[in-house]
Amino acid sequence: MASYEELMRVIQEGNFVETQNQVRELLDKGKSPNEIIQKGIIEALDIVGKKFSEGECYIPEMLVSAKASQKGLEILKPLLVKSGFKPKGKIILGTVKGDLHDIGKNIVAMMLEGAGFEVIDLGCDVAPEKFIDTLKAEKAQILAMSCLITTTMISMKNTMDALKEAGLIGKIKVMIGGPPTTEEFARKIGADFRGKDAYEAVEQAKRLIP
Ligand code: B12
Repeated sequence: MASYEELMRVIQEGNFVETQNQVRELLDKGKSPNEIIQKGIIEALDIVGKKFSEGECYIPEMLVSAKASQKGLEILKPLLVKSGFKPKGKIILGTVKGDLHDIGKNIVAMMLEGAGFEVIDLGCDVAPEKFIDTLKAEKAQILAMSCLITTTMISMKNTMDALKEAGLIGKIKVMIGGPPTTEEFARKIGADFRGKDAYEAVEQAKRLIP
């Protein structure tokens, strides 16, 4: 029987097949993709993160749980992302240099696409120059950066410095997110907005590109 508890359990076990089965069954039971992400996938990864901090699990376990989550998200993505629409605006998104965490960023991308924005996802470990080159080439309105490790927050500042040098400050809006970031940090580096989750990313994108 599918439940959020069971989904969380199989993600923690790193069981790809059962993760996909649970997601399908929860959808069949009428649960929304957003709720499955929030109450199943994100919760499970939070528990894995806590166990890692407390030395109860190690990187290989964290990795298989992350992969299982991605398997679940594969099923949910087509349900969140609409096709055949005229994009509301263009957003360049990536996890900053030095940081390989991309699950949260991928959820942000899915939600933004689902809300009608065109998202150019540069992946993870993105250097400031890559962000700048793409912003210029694509004439995007928003730059969205993600980071999960405290020590990679400096890459956000470096990217803001590079934006300044490229004369793009004021021409594009900047959103940042990821657990180590704060509103104060956003203000300090000159970003326009810090969001705590994918919903805030969407709400803010709507405000920044009216
Ligand atoms: C899965 C995971 C991994 C996987 C990543 C796989 C992948 N493809 O992403 C692997 C195993 C590879 C990994 C590696 C490491 N990890 Co790791 N990892 C995690 C874990 C368990 C979950 C992260 C996650 O996906 N969360 C779920 C997503 C959905 O949440 P999220 O990213 O926060 O995103 C949401 C919001 O933040 C927001 N958001 C995110 N981005 C953006 C952007 C914008 C613009 C906006 C508005 C919003 C927004 O919206 C998202 C959706 O709602 C966390 C623990 C945790 N609880 O976070 C540790 C954690 C992040 N990892 C940690 C560490 C230390 C590492 C390693 C350095 C370990 C090591 N010694 O090698 C390496 C780093 C490698 C590198 N250079 O990046 C630490 C970081 C500590 C710190 N603050 O510095 C954590 C917190 C674990 C811990 N408790 O110590 N990790």
